[in-house]
Amino acid sequence: MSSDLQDQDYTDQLEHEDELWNPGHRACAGCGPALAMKYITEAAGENTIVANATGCMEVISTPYPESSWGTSYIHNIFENAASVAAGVEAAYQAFDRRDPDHLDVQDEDDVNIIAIGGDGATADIGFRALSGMMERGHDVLYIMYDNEAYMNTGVQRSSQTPFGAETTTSPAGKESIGNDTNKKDMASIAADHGVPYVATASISNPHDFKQKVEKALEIDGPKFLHVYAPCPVGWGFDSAKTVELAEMAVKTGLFPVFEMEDGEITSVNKIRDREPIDEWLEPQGRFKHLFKDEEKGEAAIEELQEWIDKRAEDLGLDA
Ligand SMILES: Cc1ncc(C[n+]2csc(CCOP(=O)(O)OP(=O)(O)O)c2C)c(N)n1
Ligand code: SF4
Repeated sequence: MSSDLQDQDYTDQLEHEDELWNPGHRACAGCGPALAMKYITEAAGENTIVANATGCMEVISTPYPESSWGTSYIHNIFENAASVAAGVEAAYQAFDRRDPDHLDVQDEDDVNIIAIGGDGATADIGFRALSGMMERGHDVLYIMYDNEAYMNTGVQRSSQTPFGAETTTSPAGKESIGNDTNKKDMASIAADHGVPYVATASISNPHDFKQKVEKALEIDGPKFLHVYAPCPVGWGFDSAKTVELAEMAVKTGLFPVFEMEDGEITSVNKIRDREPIDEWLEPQGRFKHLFKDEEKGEAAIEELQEWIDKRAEDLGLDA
């Protein structure tokens, strides 16, 4: 690139006044997490500070000197989105104490402080920071977008990768069925910290997701939202089918949608005639080995189905 081009600032051209998640970002076609960012900013509004962990959503949205964010935005390292957001909240509390009439800075209650991380940044490597933030009671909404692996670094498994999925660190082969663990139940783990509001949502139902963001932001204290967001690149499916696959994950019960308030389940999106999981597995490249070796594949699919059925029963998912 010539230095003339480098010196030009295109930021103004990229900014769309009515949007807080602006076009021009570098997400792949059909990116589920990018849709989640759009819905989060629409629900939270301009008066929002986002602390975003390293991962796809940071990389695709902030190539210097551009930014897709119409909100205030802090990029932080992979493991500390929750700590950075907690620090921002603590700073606002200090401003409030110093200037009770809020002449200098806005009242903390009027500012939305949101931490955003992928499943790797949240359920694995940033888990300690998240746990501390919730335990200390910061007034922060943490949103984990779940694309079921570490996508930005080339599809490594995380504790949200489903049973049977092939990733670069859970290869399928003669001795391996792919990933051999089920999704870690982050909603229950968050609720066990005694936080007032925990919910799951899917990008296939923007209305429900945005309502949950709005509701969470009204509540004082730590809140945790787990949003399901397929990745066509890492999962190996047609990029036109992102929303469809997110919806199927809900309809099969693999990803149950519910709310927990003060540790109790207060609402569950019930499912009539839950669909079998193999219909969701089949269109995805990461599960193709399960349909090649019938005997091994069938046993793995059965094991995954049993896990889903058990969880559905525990949650009262079936209508
Ligand atoms: C401590 C640390 N370990 C590893 C990395 C390399 N790294 C950057 S992004 C990333 C994966 C992020 O995965 P996830 O949080 O699931 O988000 P996604 O990329 O899927 O959006 C990794 C491993 C890092 N930056 N810092
Ligand atoms: S790799 Fe997946 S999560 Fe990352 S930008 Fe592309 S579609 Fe989105």
